[in-house]
Amino acid sequence: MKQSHLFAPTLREAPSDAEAVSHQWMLRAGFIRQLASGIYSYLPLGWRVLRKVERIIREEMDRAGAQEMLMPALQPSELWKESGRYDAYGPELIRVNDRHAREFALGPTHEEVVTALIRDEIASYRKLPVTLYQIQTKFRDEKRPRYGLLRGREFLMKDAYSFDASREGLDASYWRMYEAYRRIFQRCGLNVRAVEADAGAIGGEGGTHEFMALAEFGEDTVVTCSRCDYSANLEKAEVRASGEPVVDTAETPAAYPAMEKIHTPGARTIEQLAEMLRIEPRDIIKTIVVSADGQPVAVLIRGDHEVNEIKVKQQLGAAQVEMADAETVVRATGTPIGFVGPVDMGIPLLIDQAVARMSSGIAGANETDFHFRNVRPGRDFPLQVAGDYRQAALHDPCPRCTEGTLQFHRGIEVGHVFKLGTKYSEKLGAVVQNASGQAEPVIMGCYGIGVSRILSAAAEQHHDENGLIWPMAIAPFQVHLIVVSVKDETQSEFANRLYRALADRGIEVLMDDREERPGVKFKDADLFGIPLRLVVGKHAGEGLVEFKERGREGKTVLTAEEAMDRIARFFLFSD
Ligand code: 9G3
Repeated sequence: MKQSHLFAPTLREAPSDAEAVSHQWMLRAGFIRQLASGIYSYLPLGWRVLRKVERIIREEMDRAGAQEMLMPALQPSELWKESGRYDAYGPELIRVNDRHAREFALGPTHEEVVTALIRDEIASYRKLPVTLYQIQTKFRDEKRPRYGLLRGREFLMKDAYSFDASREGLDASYWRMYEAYRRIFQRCGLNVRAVEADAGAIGGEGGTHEFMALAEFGEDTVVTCSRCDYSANLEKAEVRASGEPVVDTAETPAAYPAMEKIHTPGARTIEQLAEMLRIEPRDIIKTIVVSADGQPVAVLIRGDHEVNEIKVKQQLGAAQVEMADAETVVRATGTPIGFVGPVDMGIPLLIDQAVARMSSGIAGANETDFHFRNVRPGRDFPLQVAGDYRQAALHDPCPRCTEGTLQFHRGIEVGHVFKLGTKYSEKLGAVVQNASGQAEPVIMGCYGIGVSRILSAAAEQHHDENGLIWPMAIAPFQVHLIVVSVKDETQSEFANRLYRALADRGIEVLMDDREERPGVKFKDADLFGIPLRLVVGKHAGEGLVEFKERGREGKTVLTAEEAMDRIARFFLFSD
């Protein structure tokens, strides 16, 4: 294509509200433009990248035996009432009414729609397994859309759904999708880690992995081991219990002095308490009150650790767990936050295993401005539900191997695969006759890729201080052919010859034929991030052209033939 023809409005500066690097470059390079908060147009260059990502996804989904289809974005709210999710989602679920005042949801995902389809169309196990997928626009009214395409309110997702008659079948479908995901991200040039994850709101029967593109603007925290290949979303990362609980009922009272109340005026936080008593946070028993489906529960966490609400939620089997606010704490314990403690605590207690292993500690005395010292777990409060309720911390020992320690990374979730089990098929009555004639709910898996998010993840992972550097397989063009001065007949003639030679080989070339100063052309070329560059300049008379790879130092002066060979090498075994 001729750049004098291309619609790609570049910007000298990124708007101040663009924080993520990928967002800045994609705006400045004219790949996307915002229509409204979290809602974007893909301009021609952005759209070319998006279509290449889609092509890779389709090839790998088809290779994995999934069948592409397309479901509507408008979903009757009855389906969401049938699945019981209608009320589970508040303002995030966009609802509209049609001309007959019937309510519809703008689809944020399609479990209900696809399960209803299978319910109505498949009645025998002989017709299974089936895996269906679509690439389609999703709507989620995010509270805080940000970082451009990373967290949008209207975005492109590939969502697939597998239907099996047995758990073994689901396993096979799951791992086939898992492997297809690894190939997709690898072909897109993304550095991605598959991590154990929490099933979150989708529920299902366990078994879920997230695919995380490591990047500084990632909203998720990925935990990896320095030695083995253990990796997990921080929400899910396990903590290895070190040592044994200290409870020994035969202990002599003298061994551990009795509790004593101490006056700690105004010491509401761990830091203030540690400061006042000149002790370490690890010597403090932090009592956190959460509200689990509205019920107050106290969680004991060592002072230098953080509570993991997802783990608390899993243990309690609650649908909703959040930190109790100040008046809930007072109402539940009679004490203000900061002075709540586990001794004679009137609400259920969860004790993190690290607290169960403290020989003694400081804890709230359930009285304003007072704490207890020498509080002994198991003696002064029961250890009945000791478990793993804390967030894994940096350098914790790896829960899987014995030598490694945990490292933290920021990650962008670009894929998520789930074993759903029968959660939706039971709710919606998608059953099949099994071999012995009984009706059984089909066993499902669901598999998502953030297609538009991949653009941002790739831009986050591939850029430098001058602009984007697209991986060849998803680049908007493959070769950027720059004519230094189009007025110079020799240069233009030579450049056109190269342009035709490349196009004849099926190579996607963008020729900068604009009447612009060279500096402007090179700056724009750096912005666009097309991986290979040919510059036709003053050596055109000798039939020489300058070759350069975006993102690498150095240029080489070549004849036209050498340049063609050099470029052809990039496409021998590529996408
Ligand atoms: C909603 C809204 C937002 C949502 C959901 C439902 C996330 C919802 C989880 C999933 C699970 C999988 C198929 C593809 C892969 C992910 N946000 N999820 O279910 F109503 Cl407003 O979407 N779905």
